[in-house]
Amino acid sequence: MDETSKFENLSYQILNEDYTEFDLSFKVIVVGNSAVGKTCLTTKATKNIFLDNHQSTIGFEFFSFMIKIENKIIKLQIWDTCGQETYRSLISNFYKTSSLAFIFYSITDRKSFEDIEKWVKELRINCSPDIKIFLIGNKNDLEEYRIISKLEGENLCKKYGFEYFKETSAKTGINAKEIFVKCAMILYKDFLNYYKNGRNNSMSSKSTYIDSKNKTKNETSILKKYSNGKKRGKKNNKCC
Ligand SMILES: Nc1nc2c(ncn2[C@@H]2O[C@H](COP(=O)(O)OP(=O)(O)O)[C@@H](O)[C@H]2O)c(=O)[nH]1
Ligand SMILES: [Mg+2]
Repeated sequence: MDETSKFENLSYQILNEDYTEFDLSFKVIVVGNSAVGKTCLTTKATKNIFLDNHQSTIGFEFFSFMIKIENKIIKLQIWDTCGQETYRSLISNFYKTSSLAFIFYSITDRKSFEDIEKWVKELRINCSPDIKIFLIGNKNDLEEYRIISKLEGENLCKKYGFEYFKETSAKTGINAKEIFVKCAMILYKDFLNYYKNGRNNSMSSKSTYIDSKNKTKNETSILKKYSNGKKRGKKNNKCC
């Protein structure tokens, strides 16, 4: 996307994943049963590649989604996990510091849909209590193999009070970038609200916004930065 687009009245521009400068960074975690397409969808969104016959992730993979919203550059640090016990303690650290979680299922796999309950429990136990959750029904290009209707997905989203539901396809790319744009928008708005309203509002995982030197910022320095309109150097302004 090389033009500035609009989303919920905010202008945004998706940047290359190797863009190095940013104002804010949020951690997000991707969970769900094996083979539902977590890695493929994240790869499609961040690198524009579809991995056919992709092998299961070992442990976890890390991706960056870079986006400029209004005049702020935001980095989503995406932790794409697998369910292996060996990596449990490492992954539990990602859980604790994540602002938002994506729970994936495949629209062609009933078990992956039923297991969402298990993933919700896992998140409730390990994450910040105010974590936001997106429900993602992937592989929606495989219409002839569809087992979970879109309505079932929507209803489950309502039942659990998740923030957002979308069907996606890593193969066609449908809604691949959109779910990360939506994620960045929500976290950015949440961040602005938190500071504008004098900390009366709750904000997901307050410890997870960091500056471009990867140091956790305190409130005073963030406010200072926001009030002095400091400019960043642009190293790579290409868009996807
Ligand atoms: N048709 C189709 N296949 C997909 C899609 N996403 C993933 N796959 C395939 O599903 C398999 C598992 O994908 P992967 O991303 O490794 O699943 P993960 O274990 O959840 O990370 C791979 O063979 C992918 O090529 C999709 O949206 N559509
Ligand atoms: Mg994977």
